[in-house]
Amino acid sequence: MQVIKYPAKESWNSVLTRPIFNVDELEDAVNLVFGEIKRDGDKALFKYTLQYDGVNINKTEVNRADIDASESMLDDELKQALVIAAKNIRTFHEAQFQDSEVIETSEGVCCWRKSTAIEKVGLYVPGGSAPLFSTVLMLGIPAKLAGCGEVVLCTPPGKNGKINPAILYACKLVGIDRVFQVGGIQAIGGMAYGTESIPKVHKIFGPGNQYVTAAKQRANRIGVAIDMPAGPSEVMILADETAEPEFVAADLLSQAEHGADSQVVLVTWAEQLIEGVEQELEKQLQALSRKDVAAKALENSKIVLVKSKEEALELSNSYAPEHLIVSVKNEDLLIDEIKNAGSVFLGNYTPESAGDYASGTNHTLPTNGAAKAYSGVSLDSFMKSISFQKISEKGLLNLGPVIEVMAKAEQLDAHSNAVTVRLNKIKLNS
Ligand code: HSO
Ligand code: ZN
Repeated sequence: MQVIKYPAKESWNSVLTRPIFNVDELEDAVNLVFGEIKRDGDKALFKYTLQYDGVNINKTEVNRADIDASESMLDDELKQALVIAAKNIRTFHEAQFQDSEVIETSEGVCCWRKSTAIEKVGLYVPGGSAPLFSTVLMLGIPAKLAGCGEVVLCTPPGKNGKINPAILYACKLVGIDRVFQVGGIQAIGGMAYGTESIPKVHKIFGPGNQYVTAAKQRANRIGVAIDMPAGPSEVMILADETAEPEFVAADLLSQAEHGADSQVVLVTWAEQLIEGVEQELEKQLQALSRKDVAAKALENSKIVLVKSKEEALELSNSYAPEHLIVSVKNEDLLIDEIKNAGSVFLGNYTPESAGDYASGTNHTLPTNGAAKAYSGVSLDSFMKSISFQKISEKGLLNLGPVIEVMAKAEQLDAHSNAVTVRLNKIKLNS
């Protein structure tokens, strides 16, 4: 990892440029596949599953029996771990339900909001080199809690034509309604347009490679909502002399192993920490099964030495990391200073992996600086609110003149009349 000492504020942006994740040039491929799905439905999904995944399928949906059979293919230890993680994720997300209160904004004028679930949602879970079954829990649990009527999930078949049994078991555990063995652009296109077998959904969630990201953006342009703009994973660690070099290195590597384009950054004002972290990185990297991927990610990654804790916080807020680990003395005192981050991990004993799997928070988070304006996935992401209001005769007598004046000033006479005709009637009756 490159060490940058005391960079000037003006250079922060260039020092911490993220690896380029430009999906524009993938647009032609996405347009082609989407066009064929719109025209040919399932037939196009079969064609592109053969072309991209090398698997010949003649139906998209995974049988209930195959989903059920996944249970016997996993060892008990993993099943139990999934059950515990699911319980924590459910507990955390369940607490996010908010009662909507009726507010009387002025006498006789009552307004309130009611949350309702999005009726049909589509979840995408990548397959590939590391099938992320934990993502099934992170998306499926809040979707079911919210009460989404139809929760469908697409994931690509592996080289052997089968879906990883841990993904299927997680689907069973959270109660995903229907599972489809389709991945990549074709999965997103299938859920965006709907085919003979895959229902058209209103919102698509989930991580994926650049093809999936480009396809989600395209789906968004044709009117399907998406969870958030996605990019490669990132972690930033703020550490002082109380941080353990061994822990810091382990956390940096845990994000680096996601992909060669991941970015991991250590920001410290304790120069003595750096050597220890570098030694630990070297040592721990050698033992990783994905060491080539992690080593590539470390090439884009930085250790930044800053003058003070205050400067570190400023740097972190301007970078807006997906994950922020705070390993400093009295870390709780920093909480209010953190303005932009997807998810924060406080103290030496809170590894990011906890949030990735099992503590309860969601791991679907804004990357690429999007944390300046976006939150991670939560129960709310699967719901929308409808506002209601009810005005009594007395309420309209009070508020009506205000509306009439404003409507007339905007030269919208019909708006004003909608009030006037009622006020006339009320006055006539009284
Ligand atoms: N750190 C990833 C999530 C994940 N990690 C899944 C392990 N499995 C993106 O936030
Ligand atoms: Zn992770």
